[in-house]
Amino acid sequence: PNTTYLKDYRVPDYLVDNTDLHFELEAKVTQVRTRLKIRRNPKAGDGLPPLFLDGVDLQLFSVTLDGIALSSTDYQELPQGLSIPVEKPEFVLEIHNSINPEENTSLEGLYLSNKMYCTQCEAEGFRKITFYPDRPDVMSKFTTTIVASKDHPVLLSNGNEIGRGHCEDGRQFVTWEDPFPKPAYLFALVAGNLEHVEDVFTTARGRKVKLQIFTEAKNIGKCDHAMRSLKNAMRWDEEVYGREYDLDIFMVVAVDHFNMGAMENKGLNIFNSACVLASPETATDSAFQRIESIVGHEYFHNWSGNRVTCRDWFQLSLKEGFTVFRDAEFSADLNSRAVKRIEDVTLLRTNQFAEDAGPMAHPIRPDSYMEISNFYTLTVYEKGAEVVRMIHTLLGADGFRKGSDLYFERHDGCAVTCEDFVRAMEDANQVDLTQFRRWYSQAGTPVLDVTDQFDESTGVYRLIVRQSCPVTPEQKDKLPFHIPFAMGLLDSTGSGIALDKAGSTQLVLEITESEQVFEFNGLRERPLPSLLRGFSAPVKVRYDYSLEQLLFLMSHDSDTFNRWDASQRFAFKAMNQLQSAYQEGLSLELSPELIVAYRNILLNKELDPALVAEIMLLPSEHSIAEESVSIDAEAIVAARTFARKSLSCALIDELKERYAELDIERPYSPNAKDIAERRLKNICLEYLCVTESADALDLAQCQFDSAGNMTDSAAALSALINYGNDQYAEQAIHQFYDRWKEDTQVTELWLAQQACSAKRGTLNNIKALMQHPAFELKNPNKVRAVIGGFANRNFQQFHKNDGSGFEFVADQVIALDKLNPQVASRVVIPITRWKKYSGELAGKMKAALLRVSNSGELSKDVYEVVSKSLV
Ligand code: B3K
Ligand code: ZN
Repeated sequence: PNTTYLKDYRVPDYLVDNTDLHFELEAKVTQVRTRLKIRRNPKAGDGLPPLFLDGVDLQLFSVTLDGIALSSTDYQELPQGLSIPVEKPEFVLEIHNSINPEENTSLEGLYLSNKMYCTQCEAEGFRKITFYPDRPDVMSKFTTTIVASKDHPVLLSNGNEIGRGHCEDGRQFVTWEDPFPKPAYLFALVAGNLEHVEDVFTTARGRKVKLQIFTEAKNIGKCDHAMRSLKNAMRWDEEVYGREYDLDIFMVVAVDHFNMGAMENKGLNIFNSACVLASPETATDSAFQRIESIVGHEYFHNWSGNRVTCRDWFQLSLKEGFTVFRDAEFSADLNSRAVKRIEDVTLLRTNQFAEDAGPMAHPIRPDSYMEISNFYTLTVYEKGAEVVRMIHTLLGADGFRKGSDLYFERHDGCAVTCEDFVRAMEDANQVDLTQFRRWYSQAGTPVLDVTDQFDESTGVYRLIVRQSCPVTPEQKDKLPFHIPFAMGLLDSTGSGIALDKAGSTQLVLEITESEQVFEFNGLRERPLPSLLRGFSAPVKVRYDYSLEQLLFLMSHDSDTFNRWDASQRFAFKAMNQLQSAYQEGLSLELSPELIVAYRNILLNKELDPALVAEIMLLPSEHSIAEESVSIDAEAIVAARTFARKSLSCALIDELKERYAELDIERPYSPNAKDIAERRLKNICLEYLCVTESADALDLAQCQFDSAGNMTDSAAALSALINYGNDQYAEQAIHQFYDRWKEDTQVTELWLAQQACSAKRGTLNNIKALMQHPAFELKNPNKVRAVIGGFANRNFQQFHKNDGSGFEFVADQVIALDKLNPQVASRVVIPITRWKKYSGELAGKMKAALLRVSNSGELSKDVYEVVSKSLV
């Protein structure tokens, strides 16, 4: 496969002013007729080069130029598209081709999900629909006519409906017109037997927007939460960014077969059912929160992505980093800000840091790719959002808003670059972000090594900060980053020390050099530093805190995030000790200080239960692995299992007490307070069950039998699956399935819980699950639940010493690659990080990867990931 380089970017040779599409939908042969009004791009230079149109898996019938049919010798049909010699700077091109939605298992282009037609065009799926200059800097006004038989009564596309009627043969048609020019990746079409819920949103200027959510009839009762979230998002974007919605209608469609979460097509968002449908009986709290944030995310793209789009796919983080930042702030404003931050940072630290340290590491604006689908990564999304957040921190909320106003005003209707975003921020604030731009071009997670000195005689305290960044593929030497470093100093009573004349107890230091010293004067005693408050930059901070100091920060830091972070550092230390003891064959003992600290936290009723819950959850196996220089999977499992057992035995009474206190009946509501209380309650339940005592398991059984919402029911099921008697586990699994087998979302959860279970998710059980009627290899959600659950969330079984987990994943990658390359190329990731493993696991993992590599012809997607990780 070829590599595409950012440095090779050229403006398009031709522009398309109008795109008229005409579809006749049939499962096996869908006819597509396209009429394009094309003109030479004045910015592309002189002459009239041949017109190139991308096209993949298309059956071509005819090409007409200005009404004259071309013969097949007048153009060239190449594997990747059509090349047509051109003699005039402006012309109308008509193309007739067909496609086969039924056979399309890649879920890119036009495909069928259950009985419903739908599309996914980002990044390069439109070329699987018709021949077209499929690149985001070609923006065109689209009109779309859909013809279908009566069993697909709902026919949708972007923009406004401008016509409908019946054909003589009994079929019907609907025509849509989108007044906003857009790149082809934002095109969408849906056809099916769907119902919808409807609402109205009145914009700040008083315009009425019709809101519709479409789904199969059986799910119509599961749309309320998404509708509420949509209205909240529309209001929030007006209030925080001054952005009003621009069409008279906004539609959302739920689809069962979808490669990712959702897609921001103009006026017609298409969602993975799991990211839009919810009811208290069937969806957990985290599903409710996920839906709110994804509905917000896709809605926010209407400005950050659609009105202002990307020039090329290297600029993906321009829309994704910015939009993730926007959705994170939306969720923080509507729920608990601290908990949202803790969750996001945990994801970044465990998974993005691992990506940044692995074979596919890339800057948030990559320099090259073989397959762009492989770059929809945590780096582009989550680290990209952190980079935008740092700009926000450096400029302050008002400065950032000035910058975003200028960005939207300057570039409305255009396809632009990350550079344009940064320049708008600079110009609106008269600041210089030259050095800051390195965040866009350098990969890897920077490390800050912090030491300090206190001179008692002068009262001067110095913080010495050294920054470095590990080598990543193709980037050896890195230049220093510009890092906003939020910090405070605590005195011995735990109060914040004034750090400037204005009396602020928190400063944002700007780190720009590889080594920098910051001085604080007039201190009476040696202070305790609280570093990188709120995780003000996506970096690792090393500072040698003692256990005592960490405990002090846990109870006194004014920054909630850092209180939690201190608990994490504390737990990491304890877990490292256990790991070493295990490796040396010594007997294990959990640090008594940790037990005391956790008891205090568990009993502290002043603390937000959400924070207590986050602290009680020890760092996951994956985050311990990410912190390790060389991963010893067995030792990690042993250490963490032991720590959890010790905590649960030591705190049994306290756990029971808190469980009982939080176990109150109330009508379900997914608000921050109730979610936090349910979460803490269910964490207590799980710890109690770790002891496998009969009382604890009775509690779980009782909760399982009587739960009034899916959060409690799923937590109880998980406890029964993972602890205690196999027979009860078996019974619960069956009972749950019987109750919910008609519900796709609950069934997915049921599959995932088994696949993720250290106890139940053995390889044999996973293989059996894949034979279960609830499983479907062609459905990405089921693959993510079972295969993804096993490889990404079942640390113990996946890392079995015999390498069987890796071999299994290799087999699945090989099978999936023939059906759905995008999904296959995600499934392979866990076996690409073999270099980080110690002992025999590294070799076994590499062997599995080699087997994939040698298994015959691979998709570009899998080829890129596999070849890069074998280098
Ligand atoms: N923009 C889409 C992602 C498309 C992924 C294509 N492989 C969803 C989102 O980020 O909002
Ligand atoms: Zn997005």
